[in-house]
This record gives sequence, structure tokens and C-alpha cells, in this order.
Amino acid sequence: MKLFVSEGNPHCLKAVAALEVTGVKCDVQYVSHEERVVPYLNRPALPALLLPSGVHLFSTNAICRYLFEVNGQEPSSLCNQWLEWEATDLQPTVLQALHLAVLQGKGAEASKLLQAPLSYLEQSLSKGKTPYLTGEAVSVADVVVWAALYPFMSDSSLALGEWKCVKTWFDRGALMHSFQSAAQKVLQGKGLQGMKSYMQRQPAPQSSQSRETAPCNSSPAECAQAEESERAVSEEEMEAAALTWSKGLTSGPSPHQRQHPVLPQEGKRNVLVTSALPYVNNVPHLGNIIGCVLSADVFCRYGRVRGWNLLFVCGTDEYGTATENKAREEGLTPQQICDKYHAVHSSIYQWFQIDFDFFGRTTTEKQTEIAQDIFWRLHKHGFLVEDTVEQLRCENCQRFLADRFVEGTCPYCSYPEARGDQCDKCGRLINAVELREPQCKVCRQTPVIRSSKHLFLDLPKLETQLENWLDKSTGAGDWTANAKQITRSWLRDGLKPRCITRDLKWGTPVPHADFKDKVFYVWFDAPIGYLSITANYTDEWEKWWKNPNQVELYNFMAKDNVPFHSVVFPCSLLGAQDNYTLVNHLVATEYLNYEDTKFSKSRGVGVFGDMAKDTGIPSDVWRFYLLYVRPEGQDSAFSWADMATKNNSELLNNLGNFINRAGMFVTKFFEGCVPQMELLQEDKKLLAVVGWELQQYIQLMDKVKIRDALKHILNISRHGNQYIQVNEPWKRIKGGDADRQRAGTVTGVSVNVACLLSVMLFPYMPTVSQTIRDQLNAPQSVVSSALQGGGTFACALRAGHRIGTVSPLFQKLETDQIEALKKRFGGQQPEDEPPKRKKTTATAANAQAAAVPAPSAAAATATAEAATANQVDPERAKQLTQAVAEQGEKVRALKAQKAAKDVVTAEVAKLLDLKKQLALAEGKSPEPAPQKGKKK
Ligand code: B3M
Ligand code: ZN
Repeated sequence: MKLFVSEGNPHCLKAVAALEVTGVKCDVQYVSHEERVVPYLNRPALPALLLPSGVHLFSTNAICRYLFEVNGQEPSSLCNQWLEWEATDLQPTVLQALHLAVLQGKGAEASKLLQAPLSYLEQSLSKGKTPYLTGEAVSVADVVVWAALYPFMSDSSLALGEWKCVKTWFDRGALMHSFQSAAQKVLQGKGLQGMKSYMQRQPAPQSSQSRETAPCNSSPAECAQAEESERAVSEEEMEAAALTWSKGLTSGPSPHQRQHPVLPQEGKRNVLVTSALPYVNNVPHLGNIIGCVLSADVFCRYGRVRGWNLLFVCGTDEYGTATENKAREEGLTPQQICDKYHAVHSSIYQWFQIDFDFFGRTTTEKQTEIAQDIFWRLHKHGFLVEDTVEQLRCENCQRFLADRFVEGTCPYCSYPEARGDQCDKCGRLINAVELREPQCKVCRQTPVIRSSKHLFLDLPKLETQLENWLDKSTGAGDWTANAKQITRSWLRDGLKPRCITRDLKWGTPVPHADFKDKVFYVWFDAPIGYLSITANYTDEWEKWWKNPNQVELYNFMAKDNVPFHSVVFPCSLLGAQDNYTLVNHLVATEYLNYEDTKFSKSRGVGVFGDMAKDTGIPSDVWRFYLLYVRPEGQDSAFSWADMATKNNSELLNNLGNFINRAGMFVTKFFEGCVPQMELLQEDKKLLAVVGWELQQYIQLMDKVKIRDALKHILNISRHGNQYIQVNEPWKRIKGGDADRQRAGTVTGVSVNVACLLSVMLFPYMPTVSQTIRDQLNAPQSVVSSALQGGGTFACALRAGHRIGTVSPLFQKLETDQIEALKKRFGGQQPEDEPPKRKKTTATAANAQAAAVPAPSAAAATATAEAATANQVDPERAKQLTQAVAEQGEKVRALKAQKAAKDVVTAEVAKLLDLKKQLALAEGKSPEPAPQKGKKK
């Protein structure tokens, strides 16, 4: 745990005092007032407390309360009342008083302001008759109120008046070592004057109206948005913005004129982007889509608009047991399965407007050629080792059984349905050969143990090379925090040799004579797919893949793919020693949940790629919402109700409304021609604010903070709506010459903001983006020129420009429509028909080859699911998820400070109980969750 504070910041005084009083163990780091320690906030927010989970708290009172809770002191309701009073009443007054006293030297006015809260405090203390605000001992309430008043109470030159009880209470605190020490640390004994440098950097507080300083429940980006709307704009900024504006746009080439093949060019920023190759045997769900292809697409569209020379490749990952199995299930050959589902994937991504330069597949000759080449190079350089492995083989099915195709009795807890890799009852990891009474899940025969020789990639031998390279790559590139952390933990545990061969048929053949019946393990083979897919796109593929000095490589994926991209695959390439391009930026998302649960194909829960278009909701709106909730930095959830809210509030009422009004004013009041503009201060201010939002957007996009950047687009239309609202062009157009001129300027500026928005939207909503430009009749060149040169907001549609036909961009999502969709995708299956069975019947029908029996495994799973299904209660599950997270945090904090064992045990017991309740509310069986393991 780490507390970030800055000297002279009155809020930090509270946090440090809370730390001193509780004695909680925590690093304290002093930073400057400007330091942005909370990564997702665009403004500095101090104090900030970094929790062991990586979460930041940045509401001062929440931090104080947290520290007390860690110490085992839950706030009483009286205590909460005080905290509330402090946040909403005392704090705004204190800030105003500080401003007066410190910056304007108006001590008398400051003390006058403070009379009301002091009188309230006096009355409460005299009524309460306890030494502290909430009783006999110091509580978090005393800490925050005391620290808030400290600057004034400790300054004898301020005539605060005779508040006897307040004074006694205050002095009692002042005598305590912890309070003294905090004041000394934060204010260096300089009292009010110690705050001068801090106060100078703050916007003037609004009078009387209370500022929202209570604990923040909104999403981080929403908080940032609220904060940014208060940003003060200086005269210089306004003049600079007006100058930039008047220069207009310099045109550049259109991003649509792409010439294939795209190849690296000397002197350009050459960016190679991959998105994880989706498994061919599954229809991707929304979580898969946002995790890789959609995120990568937004970044690529942005990069192209920025003028980077960029190549975006992806394709289906087609080899492996899962495909063989699907083939068996559907009565097709593995190749037929791949062909069929490759087409399904292609059409889904097309519908989502994923603009790949090339969407290939891994079952090609190039794949064999390149994978075998890398294999022989690894072999030649001594990075492959042989070992014998014991495996289960089903003689009846004539094949070695992958872990998830065996079932048996757990050797530890005797659970009869343990899987080949893990027991779902006791959670232990199992080696398939250790299972008692193993069974082949396909035919239920007993498999035999056979030993088989395999090849291993000697990761320990490559470890030093890998680490050197990782230091460079993570230092210079943009790796998401989870990617760095997962990679670190793999290295910390020490690398072990990894088996790269499998006893399967459906894979890239191992070319070595001693291993001729084997194929490469999918995770050795699949990343090589990036290279072979590029090779199928252009014969000059090596210009991308063996060119680390000229090419920057971005890999997009969900977090469970990280180790293969940061450790295993780089080791293959390093060991092959052929000057390969290695990943420079590893961008990993967290998980997207569906409503309050997980996406599940087998339970029919969630929206899958092929269903999205059947909802009637446009592809752009799907993209918008998925990007709005992109699990960037933390897990997030898709929710139908939220999607409707965001569509109706952000797209319809905010963005769409602004663009439509701007266009309509031009049409209705100025016969479709952009009017003359004469900028006043107010217009210049808007230009400055829009320019600032644009720069934030660019900075965030450059760092692949896709979700955060989107909020700045919405901020711009919010500013725009406000600008129109205040200036009322619809009234002024009916006035005299001056008023009509004003209406013209406001309309002209607004329609130019709309034009800029169309460009900023291009990565997120390509169709809407184009529609806006069509409606405004904007030249296509604005797309490439608007974001170049670091992002400045210039006038693109000059006076006299004739716009096209304006019409509404978005439609309302109605409650009943959303309710119906939620029902349809919510996982409620017809009662008499278990979901699994339904699926097998359907697929058997598709396959038209009824000869193949439905796998008994599927039926078995369905029964198991039916047996454990409890009453699902999403509302309760949501509350419990929150409670589990909070309790988990508490436990971690206690452990981190090495709290007494019985205290920890008691809290752990609470945690386990909460988890049990949660499992029940989610309709799962309340057995302990399996430990770490593979995600399917
Ligand atoms: N197909 C796993 C996945 O889709 C795998 C990715 C391969 S990337 C080279 O999650
Ligand atoms: Zn079998």
C-alpha cells in the first residue's frame, strides 16, 4: 500500500493524520502538486492511496475511512454523519476560506465564513459531552474535521471567536503526537502559509454552492469528466486557439486510399498490429470481440488517420484438439470445420466493420513452411530438449487423450468427476495419469498409460536473453499494467522447459524423423500464424517480421493470452535467431462479463457475434457501447440496461443532438451555407476547450487508452451543447444585425465542432463518422488532416461552404425493446430443454450426418449443470460481488500489514461466506472455486 501526498495540500493533511493515528503500515511518497498518480485521471488527484490490488482511492475521506477500517475500526453511523457533514458542509467553506485567507490576505472574511460550521460543531460537542466527536476515543471523524480546521485553529492571528468546546476538543487533538506529526510533515509548521503554493494552483472555489467531495461512486472516467468541466482556460490559451482556428486545415491524403500490399517505408512510422487469432471452433462472443479484434481495429483506424504506415493482420487459429472434437461433434472433417467457421468469423468481423488489411488462417502451407523453419532453427541452435512423458491413450478411439478428454476419480479428494487437469471439487491441479479409474470422455472406455517422447523448448536457456529484451521493450513501449504484471510473475517463478509437440493429427507436422506422428502444440504454432498470415498477404512479409529496427509491433489480446506473447513466443523467435520483429507494445484487456455473470456458450448466456446483427441495433452502436465499457484496466460488464442508457443519454441526447442542431441551424437559418464568423471571447474559450479535449484524446489514443479517449469525444459535444444553449442562436436569428451576426458565429463554430467530432469518431463509429461528413458535405481530406500535427482544432468548413442534408444520427432504445433482448439472450432456456441438448440437436441437424452420435460428454455436462443450478438472483449477485471485492481487499490489507492471526482468520471466514452466498446467487454450486487454471 502506498500513499501519495504533496506538501502543503490540506487534503493530504487529513490522510497523513489518519495514517499517523491508525499506525497502519504504508509507504508515504511525497510528490509535486501536479503529479498524476492515478493513471486513469487526467488531472492530478492528491492524496491518492494505492491499494495492494492496484486500485487507487482518491477521495480523501474514503482514504481516511479505509485506513481506519484496515485497523479494525468500522465507522459508526454517527461517524458517517460527521464524515458526510465534513464533505458537504465544512469542506467547501474551508476551501473558500483558505482561498480568502491565503491568497487574498482577507483573514477577517475567512473567519466570518467559518462561523456557521464552528457554531454547529460547538453545539454538537457541548450536547455530546464526550471528549471526541463520536465518543471516548478518536475516530476517523475527529481526524478529518480536525485536519480541515487545523490551518485556521492553529493561526492565532485569525479571530475565530470564543468556541469553548471546539477549542478544548481541538487542543486535545493538537496535543496528540500523531496529529502534531502529521501537521509537521504536511505543512512543515508553516500553518496557513504552508498552503500557499497549493492554493495558487487551484481554481477559485465556487461560493456557497457546495462542491461534490463525497466518496465517488461513478466510474473513473466519469469522475475525470466531472473534474475536467471545471478546468479554467487562460487568456493565452484562448488567443492561441483562435489563431490556430483561423489558419484552417492543411489537407492531407485520405486514409481510405490504401495501396496493398502495405509495406514498411523508410522515414515513416511503420506500425504492425496483430490481434489474437480467435479459435475457429467457436463463435466469438462480445467479450472476445472487444478483447482483441475491435480494440485493435480502433487503434488501427486511429493510426491510419494519424498518417502512420500501418498493417493490421489477424486470422483464425485452426489447429488443435478443440477443432478435432468439433469435427467429430458435427460429423465433418477438421478442414471442413475450419472452412465453415472461418467464414462465420469473417462475416461477423465484417459486420462489426473490423478493417483488417488481411484476415487469414493458420492451416496453410506458409504456416507449415515458417513453423518448420523456426523449429529447425531452434533445433540447430540447441534450444530443444527431448523428454519422455506419460500420457493416457484410448485404444478404442485410437488417440492420446488431451487433459479435458479424460475424467476420473480425484486422487486427493475422491471426487468421481475430476477432469484430467484439475479437480473441480477440491480445486487441486492434477496430472491426468494420476486419476483413479480414468475414462475416455468420448467413448467411456478405460484408457491406458503410454509413454511417448516429446520435444521441449528450453526456456531456462533463453531466460537471460528474454529478460534483457523485456527490460527494453516494457521500458520503451506501452505495455498494459496487467501484461507487465503477468509477465513478471512468470519470470519470478523461474521458467521451465515447455512441451511443443503433441500426439495429435490436426496440426502442423513436426518435421523431425523421430517425431513423425506428432504435430506442434497449438500455442507453439498459433503465434507463428501472425507471420504466415502476413506471408499469405504479401511475399515481402519479412519486411515486416524480420525488421525490428524499422517496425513497431503492437499485439492486442485478452489477458489470458499474455504469457504466450510475452514469454513463450518471444523465446521461440529469440532462439531461432533470424532478426525477428518482437512485440514492442503488448495491449491486454481484462474480462468483459455479461450482465452479472460470465458469457457461456453452453448455458446460452450472452450475446455472440452472429446474434448482434439480429438485434436490429446498428453495428456502430454496438461498437460504441463495447468500447465505452472496454475492460481497460479492470473487468467490466456488458449490461442491456446500461447499453440503452448510454445510447439514449450519450449518443442521442448528447452527441447526436449537438451535431444535429449544429447542422439544422445552418440549414434553417442560413440556407445551408456556413455563415460568417466573428469570434468573441466566448467562442475562443470554446475553441480552447475543444482543443484541449482533442489533445487529451490524442495523448490517450497514442497510449492505447481507447476507453478513456472516447470520453473526451463526448465531452466535446457536451461543451458544444452548452455553448448552443447559452448563446441561443434560434432566438438571436430573429433579432437585429448584431444578434444575427452572433447567431451566425455560434452556428458556424458549432458546425465546425461537429466536423471535428466526425473525425474523432472515425475509429469508434466509422459509419456514423462518414454519415456526419456526408451530411456536412465535408471534404474527405479532413479525416487525415484533423489529427495530424499533434491535434489542433482548425476551421475546416469556412464561411460559404454548402452543407448537405441533415438528419438524426441515432435512435432511442426503448425499454420494452431492451427487456425483450435481455430475455432473449439472458440464458433462460425453455424449461423442458436443457441448453446443451438443444445445441447438440441443432448441430447434428446442421451436419446432416446423423451417423455420429452426440458426444456423451456434452450430455453429462448438461446434467451436471442442471443439477447444480440454483435460483439465479442477478441483483443480489451484484451486491455480493461488490461485498466480496471489498472484503477481499480488507483481507489483503490485513495480511499485508501482518495483522494478528485471529483477526485475519475471522475476516477470511466472512469472505468465504460471502463467496458462498455469491455462488448461490449466481446459480452455481457453492463449492470452492477451482484454483488457478486454464480458462476456456
Ligand atoms: N486462439 C486463444 C484465444 O483466442 C488463441 C489465441 C492465439 S494468438 C496467437 O484466446
Ligand atoms: Zn475413448
